Amino acid sequence: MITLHHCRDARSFRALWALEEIGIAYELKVLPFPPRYRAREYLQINPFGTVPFLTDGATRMTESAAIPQYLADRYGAPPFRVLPEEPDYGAYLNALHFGEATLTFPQTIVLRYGRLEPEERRLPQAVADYTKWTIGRLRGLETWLAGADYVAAGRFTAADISVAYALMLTKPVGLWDQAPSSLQNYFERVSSRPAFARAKTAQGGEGIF
Ligand SMILES: N[C@@H](CCC(=O)N[C@@H](CS)C(=O)NCC(=O)O)C(=O)O
Repeated sequence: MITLHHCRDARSFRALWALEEIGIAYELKVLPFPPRYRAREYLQINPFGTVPFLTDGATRMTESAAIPQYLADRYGAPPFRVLPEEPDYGAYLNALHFGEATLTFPQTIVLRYGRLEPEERRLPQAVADYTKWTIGRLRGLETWLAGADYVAAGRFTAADISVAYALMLTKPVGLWDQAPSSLQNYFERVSSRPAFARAKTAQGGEGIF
């Protein structure tokens, strides 16, 4: 049985959405945010204290872009996964990683040092710099995609989950209005998928940010 430790609307939403897209059984454990402080016993399970944390038998995973790839390869099938033989395999892997490493990480600096830290620990310079950085990368993505409906292979895949989550995060971070309209439209389209709604229902309650 697959078990996913999750905080509502955190990066672990990527894993939850992927589970729902593929349609495999899983057990969901929803934690308060941040679990490191608010569910200290969680450190016994995942020493990083972060979400996602997914177990599948002896397999343990903590990276939200790797998990959809793993689930797609092990339990999914095309169209959700892209096969190494396909021309867009490289574009697929690139988008999967780009969604987390390039589009999500800088936003977490903006969120943390603009909103989550107590007033005296906030860093306006970091917020301004990483806001600019994020907007620049979003504009670059718009150019890169050149109006394509999906980030790779001309269809919805695990890579779309990675990139779409980064766009979802621009809302609580406060950057949604500055995102290019083509990317806003892309997000609205992919997030209207039934599996996205099922993931939202499965996590219940309000998002954490
Ligand atoms: N690169 C990892 C980052 C995981 C991560 O930092 N998750 C955040 C939630 S969005 C977290 O658990 N933060 C709480 C903490 O760092 O204590 C991934 O993509 O899953």
